Amino acid sequence: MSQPQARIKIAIQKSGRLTELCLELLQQCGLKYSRGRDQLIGFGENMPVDFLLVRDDDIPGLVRDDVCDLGICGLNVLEEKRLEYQAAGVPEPFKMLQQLDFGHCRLAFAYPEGGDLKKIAAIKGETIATSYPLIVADYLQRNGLQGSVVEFSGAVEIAPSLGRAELICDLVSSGATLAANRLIEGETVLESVACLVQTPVKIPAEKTEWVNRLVERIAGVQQVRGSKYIMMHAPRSALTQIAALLPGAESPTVLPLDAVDDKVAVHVVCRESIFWETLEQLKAAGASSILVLPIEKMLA
Ligand code: PRT
Ligand code: ZN
Repeated sequence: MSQPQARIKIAIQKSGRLTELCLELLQQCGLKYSRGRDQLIGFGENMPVDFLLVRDDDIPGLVRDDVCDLGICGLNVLEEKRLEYQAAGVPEPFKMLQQLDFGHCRLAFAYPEGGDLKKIAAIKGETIATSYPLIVADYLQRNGLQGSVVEFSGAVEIAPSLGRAELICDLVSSGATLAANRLIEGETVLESVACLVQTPVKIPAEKTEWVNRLVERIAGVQQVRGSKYIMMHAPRSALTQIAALLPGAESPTVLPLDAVDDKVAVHVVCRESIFWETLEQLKAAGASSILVLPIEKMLA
């Protein structure tokens, strides 16, 4: 009798900023899924991959405890949990596999407009409101600063106007929330982004093939986003100049053109966006018939 196939579990955020982006990433990896009636599990239909939809704060624990093989959440959440585990004597709660290209934000101090405190170096025991008490305490300690950290689980930005803190340390992306609360952004404590993590527990042999496949596909999707395939005709003599103009290009493929000696066809994958200015510079260098094409899939 054949063994039932081992299924991989990946933890993603149930409802929040990362949810749609994670589901889109899994779809781009080729996963087709159906959702359970309680909406807490997505069952992979064409791969032995299921996902658990949970609060982002629970993702590091599920990965650390090997309930899930993989997880995606913000570096801010991972770092806070890592410090919590470290204090409990667990040195490596998860393996960091890859930073992803979404969920960008920064954890930064912010000071009330017109207040006396304007930079963290001048802090003398003032109270800092934050949802990331361990990261902030660690920052203060590493920089030899004295502050009292008070944990807020939400609405951190209103703590100063409530008289609960002199400053805050919170996630910022556009800065609109700080501005609306008359707070001025200061020093960044952590640059954050969504990350793919793996359990520290050894993946059993029957799962490794699909874990590796999924991780490789996620890496492939990440590489493709923002990458372009560029084709052009160019004078042979301008090849070095043209290669220097293309950002993040790997060694180009150079092909002869029928019945033309001094010109060649150049094909190249560029790992960064191509702007009109670059195309104009390529043209000025002698390139013609320049085509920029999107790439659908890439396997390194
Ligand atoms: O319910 P659950 O616990 O799962 O969700 P959550 O409310 O804890 O998290 P959620 O959905 O708000 O964010 C998930 C992750 O997205 C975070 O852990 C970060 O890694 C990432 N992220 C990216 C952000 C932001 N940008 C962000 N701007 N998380 C929160 N914010 C908040 C910030 O706290 C502040 O209130 O947005 C506000 C500031 O935004 P701006 O644009 O006004 O600066
Ligand atoms: Zn959360």
